[in-house]
Amino acid sequence: MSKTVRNFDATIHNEQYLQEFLRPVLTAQDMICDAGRAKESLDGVWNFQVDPFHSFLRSKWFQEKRHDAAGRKIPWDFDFDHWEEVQVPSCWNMTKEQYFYYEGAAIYTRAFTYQNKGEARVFLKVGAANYETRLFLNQHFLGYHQGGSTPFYVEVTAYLKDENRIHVVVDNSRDPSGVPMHNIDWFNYGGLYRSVELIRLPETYLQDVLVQLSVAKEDQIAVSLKVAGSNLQGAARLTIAELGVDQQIAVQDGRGEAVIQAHPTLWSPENPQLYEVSIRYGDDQITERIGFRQIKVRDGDLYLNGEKVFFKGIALHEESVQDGKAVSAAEIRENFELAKELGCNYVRLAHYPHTEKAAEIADEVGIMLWEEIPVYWAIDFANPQTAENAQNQLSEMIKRDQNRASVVIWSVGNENPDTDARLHFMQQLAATARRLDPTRLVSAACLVNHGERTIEDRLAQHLDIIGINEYYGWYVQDFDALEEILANSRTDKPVFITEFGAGALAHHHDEAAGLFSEEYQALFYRRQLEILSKVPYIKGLSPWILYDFRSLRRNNRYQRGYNRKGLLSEDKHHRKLAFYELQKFYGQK
Ligand code: GCB
Repeated sequence: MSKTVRNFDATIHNEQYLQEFLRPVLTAQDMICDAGRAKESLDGVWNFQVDPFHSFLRSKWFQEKRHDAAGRKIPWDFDFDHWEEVQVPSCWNMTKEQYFYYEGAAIYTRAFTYQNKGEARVFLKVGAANYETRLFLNQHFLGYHQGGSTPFYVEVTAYLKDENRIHVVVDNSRDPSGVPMHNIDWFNYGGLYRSVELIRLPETYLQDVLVQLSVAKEDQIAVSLKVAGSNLQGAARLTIAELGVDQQIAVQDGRGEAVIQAHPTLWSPENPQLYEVSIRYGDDQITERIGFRQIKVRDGDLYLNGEKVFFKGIALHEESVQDGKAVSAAEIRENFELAKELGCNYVRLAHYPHTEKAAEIADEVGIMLWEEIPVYWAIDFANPQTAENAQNQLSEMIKRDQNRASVVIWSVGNENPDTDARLHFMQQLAATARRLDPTRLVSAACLVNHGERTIEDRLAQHLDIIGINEYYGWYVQDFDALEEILANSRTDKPVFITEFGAGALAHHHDEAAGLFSEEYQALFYRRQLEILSKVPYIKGLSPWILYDFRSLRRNNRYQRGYNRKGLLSEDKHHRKLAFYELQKFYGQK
């Protein structure tokens, strides 16, 4: 501080207090593959305090200072063990009515004991926290993570003791340069809403493991792995007992690649076959359930395992009336069962990465998935930091779910304006998706050119599937315009109608089929499906949306804080009339 300011007090005058909590940034580079590992849960009861003024960071509460340099007691403003108790994972909006609308920072803390069981390293994993997170362990700042829907990892070996205290500062403040930005059509949940876990590892460990059917041949499994630690030369061993595979993979400079002959029964929604795959390197081993399938686009059609497939889908937000974004595995299963009851083989997980449990369960029950990052609406496309954030979220999503057969499409955004800055921003994302994973398809939900009445978006040339959101018959009371647009458009790429929908309040009936009645929504689905079904280049649908979801932009008497375009009410107890229209259509398809 400048010598001229003689009364400067850092805790109240320092407006640069965040500077020392911006680095290290935890990114996709710090990830370790953990799907097939034993983990130790730190979930359960934590202490919680909202911190709208960032006092924790400004006054460095994590240092737990209660004495001055001379050893005299000084007053303190925190009381970790006496703060309110909450369950982790959870969204604070759901824990108490007074936090329902809270947007800002909050602190989670707990004590835990640790005993070494022979491991050389320990990593801390946070499944997700919305949007920004700062981690502290035993008075050390561990790192900063941006992005509210993907996991992050940090090695804590050097800081662990027998008795430990962890602090997690989560901030869900909306930000015009964030990903997503501050304007969204869903609820801005806050909190440590996915699991917090410890992972014990040997000194040298498997950091990244990719096991998939090779793009070229259906009787080859391609494996690529990355090892971290000091022993980077050696051999890994891959076994898939059921397929009689037991293979050595040479590892050089920490990298190993192999193509293995095998004849797996291929994964599909009708037959979601999974195999137990084990990989061992030195003292490290992971065992994952993995399915093998091939997804391709050829001459404007989609092929799953060589067979033409129409994507009968529905869109889904990650939301539960009781739990917010902290959806349980039981509720994910329920959602997929409802999708299957509709006749779906496919679900669009909008508008951000849902929990990894979703893809694990989809693998098991047989649902193909679209996974997406929240590059939504008018992101700050010209901002390099926004681009870096989006790139990192995309990488974290892909790395996390790369071994899930159910995931067939990576989406790089939703309804973005066709500007030069956006084109540059999003074509880079498409390129990253292809570089990290050449085996899946890349898409984005685009808009039509309303003026020229045609499907037209410069991003389309960088996509495998052109996603189109359209609301003709709802926001624009004109179904004919939709027919015209579709007739005007020429494309040799498959098109998915990634959204269409109309609002209806459950049980609101109106013989005249007025807006927001179940009758209007049903009529809307009949007209839309009639029009869309005649268009040969449409190869998939994911109407908006399976069930009603919270959105504070929606405030008429039928909405009351909910987007009512669900085919079911928000509690999923009531199937609206349109549910049966879509079910009938998919049944005949
Ligand atoms: C859209 C958005 C979606 C909205 C939906 C709506 O196009 O992609 O996030 O919720 O429209 O209901 O208007």
